[in-house]
Amino acid sequence: MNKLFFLTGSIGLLSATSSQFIHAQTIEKPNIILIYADDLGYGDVSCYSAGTIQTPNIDRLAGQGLRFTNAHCTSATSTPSRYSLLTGEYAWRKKGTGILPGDASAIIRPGKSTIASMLKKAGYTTGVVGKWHLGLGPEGGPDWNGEIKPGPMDIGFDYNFIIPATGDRVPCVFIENRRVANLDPADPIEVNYNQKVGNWPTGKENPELLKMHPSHGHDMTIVNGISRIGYMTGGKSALWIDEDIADVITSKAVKFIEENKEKPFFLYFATHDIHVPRVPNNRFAGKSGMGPRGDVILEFDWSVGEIVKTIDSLKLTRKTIIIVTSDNGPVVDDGYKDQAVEKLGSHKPAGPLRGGKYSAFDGGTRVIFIVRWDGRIKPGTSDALFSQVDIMASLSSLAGQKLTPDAGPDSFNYLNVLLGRSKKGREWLVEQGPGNKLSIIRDDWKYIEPGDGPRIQVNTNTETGNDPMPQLYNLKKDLCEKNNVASQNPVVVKEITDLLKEIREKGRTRN
Ligand code: NG6
Ligand code: CA
Repeated sequence: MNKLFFLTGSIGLLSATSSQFIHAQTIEKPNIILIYADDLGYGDVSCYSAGTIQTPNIDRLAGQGLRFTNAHCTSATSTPSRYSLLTGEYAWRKKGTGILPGDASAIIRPGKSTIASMLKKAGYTTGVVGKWHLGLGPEGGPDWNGEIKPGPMDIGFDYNFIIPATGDRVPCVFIENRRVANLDPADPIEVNYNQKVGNWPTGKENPELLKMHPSHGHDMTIVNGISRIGYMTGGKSALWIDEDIADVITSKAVKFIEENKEKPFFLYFATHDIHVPRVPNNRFAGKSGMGPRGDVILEFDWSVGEIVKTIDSLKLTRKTIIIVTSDNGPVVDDGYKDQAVEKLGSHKPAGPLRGGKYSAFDGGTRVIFIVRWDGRIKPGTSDALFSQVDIMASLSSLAGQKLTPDAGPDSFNYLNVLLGRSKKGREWLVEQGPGNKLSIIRDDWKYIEPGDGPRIQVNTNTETGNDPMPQLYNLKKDLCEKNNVASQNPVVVKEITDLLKEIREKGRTRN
């Protein structure tokens, strides 16, 4: 029965008032796999830059599909990018969507439409495996020893196997559906982000116990020889082993695919790689010549390869659309002494772009974006302007599931761009840099709001893009955002600031 009306033709010529010419053509509803890397830079994979690292699996996928050069996440950090990705709403519209601690309550509340709830309505079986970082549980945070609710299952996911926040934040345990996996009830978990709980050593008190030392922050409870952000105790049988995280979550993702191969499924596979702490499995340790940061890029590439291999060997190649992208740009020193700086050599994590994670410059938000759908997407590259906030509306079109008026308030249907049938992408998009400071890309222009704050984030050595003056760059001539031409182009600045004001004040952009 898995049939739907497939939309072709011109979609979204004007982002806010898109007209759609629909040619109905019946095809099978494809499986959808969204692979979301963490902190992977535009220049970190070999099909985007002739750098030091080789990523054969990602390159092969790009060769079989469409490689976007002008695709963007919505924010230069994880939580807001993930919020926008799943809800189709810019995160800066909602308070409390900055980088969350590991004991935060759920920020996407039951009742809010997500890609998962929309696809579930369309008949998909939905799963999330990997990094969550969108909070769990009610106000006050989750009950780690009981039922964890609300969580992914309350916003549309049938299945979840997740890292609650990040690899560097406690608790260092996986959650499967509503419970901490492998928890011994006789050894309950306690988590605190303000003060020490229990008597486990911390990086601050017992640095001699560490196998990886912090460079900044990350000096609280030691788990598996690595000190983290936050304090925890208990739950020994449930603790993850960092060296095995990629193996564990990849095998859960593969299992989800195998178990659901008969009917359409949606898998959101959000890897821990290449976030800190960068602890590669032995198979990858030392293999990149660039230290752990390079090694976990190889590990990420392996994970992508395993997913693709599973799809291809189950003969689902033509029935499955696979997207690979990242939540934000790259950072070299993100808080551990892992030789990333020393061994970087000539590798450029952000490729030709300026800035990186935490930055208003494009290195923070222009990301790799690859889509493969054998038989439906013609291999090639696309320079169309594309935003991850549009994945929701585009997939709803693909699944033949109309978005309700309240769903995806900033998400537009660019299915034709996603599938390479149109090169006419967005006319503009909004990006969130440090804090709530916004940037807009409109046509060739990039405008960055004036803002206080340091120009360089000292610990990570990132150029933040903060400037008390408005910044305007012509990305076509100046991709590296070096030449601020705001004062020479007052009309453009006025048009863009007016547009930004309207986008902010209207509370939504999709009509
Ligand atoms: C920062 C952490 C950094 C990383 C980041 C979140 C410190 C000093 N730095 O606060 O290591 O965890 O938060 O990264 O604690 S993200 O990709 O999940 O947004
Ligand atoms: Ca991230």
